[in-house]
Amino acid sequence: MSKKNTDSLIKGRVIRSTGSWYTVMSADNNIRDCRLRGKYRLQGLRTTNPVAVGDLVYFKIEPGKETGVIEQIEDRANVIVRKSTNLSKAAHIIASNLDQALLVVTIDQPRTSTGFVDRFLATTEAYHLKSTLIFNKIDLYTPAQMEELRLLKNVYATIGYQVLEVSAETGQNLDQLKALMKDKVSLFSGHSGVGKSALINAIDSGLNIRIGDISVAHHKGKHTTTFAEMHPLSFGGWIIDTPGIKEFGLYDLEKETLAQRFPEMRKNMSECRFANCTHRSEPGCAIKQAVENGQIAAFRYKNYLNMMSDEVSA
Ligand SMILES: Nc1nc2c(ncn2[C@@H]2O[C@H](COP(=O)(O)OP(=O)(O)OP(=O)(O)O)[C@@H](O)[C@H]2O)c(=O)[nH]1
Ligand SMILES: [Mg+2]
Ligand SMILES: [Zn+2]
Repeated sequence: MSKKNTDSLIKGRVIRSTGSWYTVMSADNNIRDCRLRGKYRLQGLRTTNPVAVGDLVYFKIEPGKETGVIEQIEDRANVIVRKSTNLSKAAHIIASNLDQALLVVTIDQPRTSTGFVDRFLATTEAYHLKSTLIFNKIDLYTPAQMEELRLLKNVYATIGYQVLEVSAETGQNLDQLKALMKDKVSLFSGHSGVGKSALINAIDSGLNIRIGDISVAHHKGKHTTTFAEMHPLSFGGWIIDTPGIKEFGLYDLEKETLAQRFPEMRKNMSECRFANCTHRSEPGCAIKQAVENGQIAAFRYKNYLNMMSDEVSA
């Protein structure tokens, strides 16, 4: 959209988006439903949602009405985008203008695969967004599952990701989560049922977000949160609660640069014999060597190969 004079417009932040209506909070904490002016296209991105939660927008109040019309979107500091569905090429902007992404992960009820985790992390690496893994539901795990968590935690911490283990149920380690979130704009992402909404309620008792059950038969969540929504935190900062994602479809990641989205590969790849090594079957590959030596976790490498073979756009 062409830049317009914004003098007569009100500035606000999109805190909720339900499709055609956006809830916008202005600096004086007024909340107003806004729609988007006419047809709106964004350069470069083919998105299913032209306006996302976190966007800073300029709007005017419709004559004789309570509602507003968004006239302009401020340039985004960053976005996190995924493919809207696996079959589609269109992008879905999950949120914008973030300080960090918190990926909520569970070993059980539901189980989060490392394939999902690594797709998410590769995406946030591509957008230069800091990610932390929040292992939730530690009150539920068997000793064997706690051991699995310990191994995963060790791998991700060694790569350089911060990892917390928490329980929304018992409150364990929530002080650490709170400290991480204070005065920041944080995105909560993860499968349905991992406890994103429950964690937000547990760290800020003023918020009363609806939480869902876990299906007894499938140990999966029931997609209780249906729209991304941004909540102000009483202790400072903002949290964006999002609907659970089944699969994290990669958008905008290229095969040539995928290895750079894996910090532990980024570190080693200059030592591959070929400068254009894809780390699959080339001789003299430093990455394969590091996997054999145990310096790179085999599951991370396997997830890299999977991403190279199917999901990544060529
Ligand atoms: N035992 C245990 N249960 C938890 C914990 N955190 C959340 N739950 C339960 O897990 C279920 C799902 O929690 P939600 O907060 O609705 O999950 P969500 O990630 O927001 O799910 P969607 O909104 O569907 O994406 C609820 O029954 C919660 O009570 C935890 O730390 N321990
Ligand atoms: Mg939820
Ligand atoms: Zn290589």
